[in-house]
Amino acid sequence: MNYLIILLAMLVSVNGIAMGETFTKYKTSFRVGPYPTDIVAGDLNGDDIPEIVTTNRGSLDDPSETVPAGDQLSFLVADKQMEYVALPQLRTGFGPYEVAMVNIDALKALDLVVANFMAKRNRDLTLLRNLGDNNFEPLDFGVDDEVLNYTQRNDADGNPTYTTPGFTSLAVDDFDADGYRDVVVTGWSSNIIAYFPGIEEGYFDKPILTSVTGSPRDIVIHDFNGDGEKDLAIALYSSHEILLMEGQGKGQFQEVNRFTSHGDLPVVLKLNDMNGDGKLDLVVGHRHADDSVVIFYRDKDFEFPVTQSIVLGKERNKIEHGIRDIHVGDYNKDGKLDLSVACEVSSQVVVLINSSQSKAAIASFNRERYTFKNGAPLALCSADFDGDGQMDLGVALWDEFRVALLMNR
Ligand SMILES: [Ca+2]
Ligand SMILES: [Ca+2]
Ligand SMILES: [Ca+2]
Ligand SMILES: [Ca+2]
Repeated sequence: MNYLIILLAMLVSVNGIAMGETFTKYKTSFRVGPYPTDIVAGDLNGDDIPEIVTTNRGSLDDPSETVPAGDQLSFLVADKQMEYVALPQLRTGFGPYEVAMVNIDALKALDLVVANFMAKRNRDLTLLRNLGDNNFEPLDFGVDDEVLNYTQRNDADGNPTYTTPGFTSLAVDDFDADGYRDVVVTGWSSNIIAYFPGIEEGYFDKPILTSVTGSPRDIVIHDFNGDGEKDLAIALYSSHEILLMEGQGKGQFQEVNRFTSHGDLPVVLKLNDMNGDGKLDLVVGHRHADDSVVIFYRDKDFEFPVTQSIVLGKERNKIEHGIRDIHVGDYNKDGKLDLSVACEVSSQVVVLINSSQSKAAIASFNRERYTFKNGAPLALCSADFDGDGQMDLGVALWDEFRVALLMNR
């Protein structure tokens, strides 16, 4: 009798701890193509259930090979909530690295825009026009490769390991307010950013290229100084900096400020108001031994006087987590933005629930950890997968070729 009571007490206490967690892992995960680097979710076919798309970069081979990397997106569709099946993959350029779900053409449905890392046959950027009924038309857009330098490492024979320009990330907005969305892309291999103007005929015009030293890796768009021209913030992977570029109109950008990102290998950059003062802040994740998420709180214009470093690991000289992606959202609907961090090395998604007092200049967070035993979380997205009105997370698992779901309780 006593034994039973003790057992019951233990069960209750375990449940009590578990109830404190914001998410629970969904019982099944879903197969996607090899080495997914990015994931997005949203309703592409108008059935009110989010579809899931991953970029299947594949393994990177010699760029002179006919097929030097993967060139597909996985496309998961659910007839019933949570019952995802893979439809035929969608064709991109080689090494699809990041995908955005955004409407580009005159049809209302969301389209897909993909930044490809291994450019062959001038397939640097792919637009997958959503034609409805789960059909997409792939259209490729290129950078004039001949004019570009290769600025990254070579292989043992002295040949480039990758192609120019090596797109790694993209952001979409209508910079010139002409009604056509424009795309900016980071060209990591060539130290450039490319601006593809949206146009009426043919969707995107030839890109305007701007040199950016330091290996641009991730990019966000915002009119920081409020002059009506949209500006850029860029994470520089090799020089460990945040670069701010002022928009000059017509796809031109000029460097106005750069400062240390306070960590090694900044790999992901987000733009959100983390302290609720109405000014958008920058959130950067570092892939290297710092294992840090750093928040740069903005004061005015291009100035970020206050910096907050959230270190996930215990040792600063050892890669414990291997941060690869960050997602920002108010997961518990308390009006304060929370963070989730995809960690390749620790196989964890670390969730940071914002526990700040109101009007605090710097946010404070409670940590939750979700471990994926055999998979390495590389990318995150959010959607209400089960239709309960709560924001869930999609997790791309790099070496398992799977998508896991973290369901909001
Ligand atoms: Ca435009
Ligand atoms: Ca501006
Ligand atoms: Ca702020
Ligand atoms: Ca919250």
